[in-house]
Formats: sequence, structure tokens, C-alpha cells
Amino acid sequence: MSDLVIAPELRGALDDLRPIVALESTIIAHGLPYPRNLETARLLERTVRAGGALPATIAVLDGRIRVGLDTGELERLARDGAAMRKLSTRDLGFAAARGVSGATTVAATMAIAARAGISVFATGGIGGVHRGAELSFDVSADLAELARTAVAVVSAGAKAILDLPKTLEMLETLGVPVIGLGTDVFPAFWSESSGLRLEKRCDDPAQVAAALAAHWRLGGAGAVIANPIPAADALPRDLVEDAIESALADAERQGVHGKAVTPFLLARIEASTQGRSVAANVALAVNNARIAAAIAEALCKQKPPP
Ligand code: PSU
Ligand code: MN
Repeated sequence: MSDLVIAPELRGALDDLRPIVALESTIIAHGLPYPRNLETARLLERTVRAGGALPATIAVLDGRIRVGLDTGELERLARDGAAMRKLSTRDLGFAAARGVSGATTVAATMAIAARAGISVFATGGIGGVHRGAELSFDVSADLAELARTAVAVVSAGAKAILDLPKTLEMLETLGVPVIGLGTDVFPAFWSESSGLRLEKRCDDPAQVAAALAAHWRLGGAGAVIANPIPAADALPRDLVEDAIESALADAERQGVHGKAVTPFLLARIEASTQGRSVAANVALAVNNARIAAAIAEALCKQKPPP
């Protein structure tokens, strides 16, 4: 616990078991361009507050693992952008020991949130099994973290650049429940539906909280709350698919691999959709922050186990 620097306003909230929503920083530093990323980071925090919870944006600054950033720290994260390291769970110890600064992925943010005592986390879309993973073995560490860490991740599914059927298969293998929020299908990030059916559905935050509380009482770890992008903000599936195909071809030609793949693809798709993908990404992330606040609040109202 001593390795974490918890923002003052969050310390009291943690002690009093008030609702808190963790927010990641990779989407800010690597997922969106400046200054759109700073505006988005602030908008996400405001959305969580408006929903009655406290935001805890997580990042590593000069080796300090920060839970809750102040205005200057958020600004630094957004301004340094791609110059910030992208830190996954395995990078945290090294970063802390060596004074490194970096943005945390879904996996690393979950790991830190759990240590801080925060159980609800909002992001855009989780990482998963990349297309062509049967050859590249590129599977996001987000899935491994979901398998072991008891945090609920509110997302618009997995990023559509991924192989969504294989991502769902892996989540099943790893024992991670995927709960559709008001939907029977897995969302496709920028679009409302991937066409892939889900078994579990909840229709409001209280139902989600009850399912999560029971999941954790029974020793479960991570859970994905799949919350589709609002219809008004969604992009047509075929437009997105074309953009993804050409981005993947560019990545292949340029030999992009490892953790550079996801930011590269997102930037290419932004260019080929004239920024529409970024607008949709912001809209879905805000929608997730709103729902996450409601789930965090509902979890606080859950009766303790008998
Ligand atoms: N969702 C977004 N934009 C992002 C990401 C998610 O809308 O940039 C980030 C998350 O931090 C996620 C990471 O954990 O991409 C996955 O990267 P990889 O595929 O290298 O594991
Ligand atoms: Mn990867």
C-alpha cells in the first residue's frame, strides 16, 4: 500500500466506503490526441462526479504510483502524450524502482485500483485477442488481469480492431463474466453490436451491483460490464471495418508490433474516418464513466454478505 500515493480527497472516501470510479491513463496519453485528450480526461472526471462518485485517474509519475491526479498532473499526462511510457501490470515494479513516468493500461489500472480498494473502473474498450493472434500470439494483458483481479471494468466491449469472437472465447476460458448492460450482444466499441450473443444481461446498475457482489462473494475476480455506445454517437459497422482493414494492412507493412500496435491502429483509424472514430471514442468513454458511477454507488448500497 505504501507504494501508492492516494489523493487526499480519495483517502477519506476509501475509509468511509463512498463510491469511487477508477479511470485509466493510456486512453489519455496514447489513445487520443492533445488537447482533445486533456478535455476528455476532465470530462470523464466531471461525469463521474456528476454521477455521485469520486474519480480516481491512475498513472505513474516519476516512479510514484498515483491514484487520483491533480490538475497539473492530469495536464502533464495529456501534454506528454505518446512520450509517456505505456505501462502494463508487469511494468509497474520496474517503473516504481527506477522513477519512470507512464500511463497505465486497463490491466495496470485494474491492478492498482484493486490494491487501493477501488472495485469499479471505467474505460473505453478493453484490450483482447488481436486479429492474427494465432500467428503473433498478441493477446492483451488486460485479459490476464481480468482473470485474477476483482475489479469490474465498464467498457463498450473490446476494441473493434481486435478479433472479438476470440476475445470472448478467452474471457470464457479465464472465468471472466461478460454482462451486457441493456443488451444481449457484445458491443463493438465504435458500433453498438458485434452480432455476438452474450449470455448475461442486466438492465440497470442495481442489477449489475447485485451480480458483482455475488461474483466476488464466490471468489470471482474481474468482470466486464459491456455497455454499448449510445446510438446517436455510433459509427456504422462497415465504415469502421474498412478503416480497420486498411489500418491493419499499414501496421503489417510497417512492421508495427507489441504494445505499439493498439495506439498505431487507433491513430490510423482516426485519420481515415476524419476524426469520427475519436468523437465516438470520447462519447462511449463518457457513457461508461456515467454508468460506472451508478454501479459504484449501487455497490456501496449492497447489503454486506450474510
Ligand atoms: N481503450 C481506448 N483507447 C485506448 C485503450 C483502451 O479507447 O488507448 C488502451 C487501454 O489502456 C488498453 C490498451 O489497456 O489500450 C490495450 O493495449 P494492448 O492491446 O497493447 O494490451
Ligand atoms: Mn499486445
